[in-house]
Amino acid sequence: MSHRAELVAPEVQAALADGRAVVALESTIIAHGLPYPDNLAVARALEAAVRAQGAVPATIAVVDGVARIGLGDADLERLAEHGATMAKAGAADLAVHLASAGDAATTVSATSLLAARAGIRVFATGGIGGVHRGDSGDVSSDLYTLARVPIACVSSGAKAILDLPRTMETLESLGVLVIGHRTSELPAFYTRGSGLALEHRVDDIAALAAILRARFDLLGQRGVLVANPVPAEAALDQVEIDAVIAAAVTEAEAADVRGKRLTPFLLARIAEVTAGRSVVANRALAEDNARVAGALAVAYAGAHSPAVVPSRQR
Ligand code: PSU
Ligand code: MN
Repeated sequence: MSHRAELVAPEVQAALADGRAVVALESTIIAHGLPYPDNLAVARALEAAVRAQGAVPATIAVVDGVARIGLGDADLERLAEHGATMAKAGAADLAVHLASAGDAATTVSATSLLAARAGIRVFATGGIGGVHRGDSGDVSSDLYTLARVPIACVSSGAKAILDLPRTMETLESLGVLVIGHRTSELPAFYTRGSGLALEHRVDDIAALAAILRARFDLLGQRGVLVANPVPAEAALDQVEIDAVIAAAVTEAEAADVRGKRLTPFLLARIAEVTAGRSVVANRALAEDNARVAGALAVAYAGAHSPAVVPSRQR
């Protein structure tokens, strides 16, 4: 018998078959982005936030060499407890993990690819990867995968540990549509604004769903980044967090931390220095992104494609 490389959870499969709302969630934020046991609480809270909007959550990870689209609670526990020792898979790495019997947490890039293949068009995370600071040339494959895959990623911008102006330029070059949700600025993950102006803004979820229908169905285009700022009451102080980030980046350089270890190292160091306040903010923003993604998936499921409704007035 051949190895089963992909498994869509029955609840997710049923929702997709009926055209009902589904939201993909990633597993690297759980495995490598947050400390145990907060990460388990966050994994569950993200699923609950999606459900509260009437959508079905599909947390994605590679478990025993199978790409799982939709995890059970025991899987979430395993991911949260053993995540730090688990592989971190980007889209490029997936084939290696599927051909083995191993486990891997999926990043925004791997999750986007697997979700879109399953027919999921809405995805929530904390903050996408991007162009790292300095001149190492480290650019997350998240950006390139979003450019190639038809999915809307609801995210609080790119993580503030990055070079945000360069990240924005790269998204633009790649043709990723960046839309602010109730903001005219790129959010900076732990804080609501980066000073980088966004060309597009929507204040209404139905309008956003219509944009996705035009983007995916009418134009056959790919990734959208929905930039949703951290809730005001959960935002960290910008001057303080900027200093903490700068110090963490310097430490990573001194310790020669590079590649896949860099982002988890920086997030863990920031959590230590802020005595966990960064984790509280990260949870709040990720939960709000899951809530917005849930509402967006519901609106998207109910929105008709302009291409297939010829009588619709435009
Ligand atoms: N959002 C968070 N925390 C995280 C991530 C996103 O709030 O840890 C993860 C995502 O999986 C994203 C990854 O793809 O960080 C970026 O890693 P890298 O910079 O190595 O590409
Ligand atoms: Mn990288």
